Amino acid sequence: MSRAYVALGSNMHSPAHQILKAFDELDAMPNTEVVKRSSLYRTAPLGYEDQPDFINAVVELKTRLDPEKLLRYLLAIENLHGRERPFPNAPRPLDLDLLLYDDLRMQTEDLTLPHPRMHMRGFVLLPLAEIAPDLVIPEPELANQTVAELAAACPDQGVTRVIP
Ligand code: PH2
Ligand code: MG
Ligand code: MG
Repeated sequence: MSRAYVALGSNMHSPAHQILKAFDELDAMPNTEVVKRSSLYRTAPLGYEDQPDFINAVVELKTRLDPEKLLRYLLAIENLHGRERPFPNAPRPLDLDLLLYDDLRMQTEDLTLPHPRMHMRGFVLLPLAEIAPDLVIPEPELANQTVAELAAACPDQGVTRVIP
């Protein structure tokens, strides 16, 4: 079994509903189980800012799917939610980003692990610190800092936990 972390994001068509539905769909992937899920977080858009706030969350998976297969399932679930890509960082009903897969480091046309921007994004670090505070991202430049340390050092990017 491998352990993977996936970031979820939505800012269209009832974002909280999209994320809760995706939790179940991730758990229903073959040979895969969601073992931890973070709270939902309301987050200000980063990058392209002229769009609604997001709901973001993170899950930990146990899986026997290899990274490329897992990625294909993630894209299929995004498509089930009506994902379109009119321009980079456009509003979306569902985005599923593979953050980490065991301690794997890899780069192909479709997939870079660890996710190259995860360590500077509050909307990833805060939910990840909730479910995996002691995790260390296998990236030498991050000098073995834990996710909790990276989250604490991250500038305020307008991320607040949604109390259900
Ligand atoms: N995703 C992006 C770019 N900016 N900002 C927030 N708050 N949440 C996201 O999920 C997000 C973003 C690219 O996928
Ligand atoms: Mg993304
Ligand atoms: Mg994506």
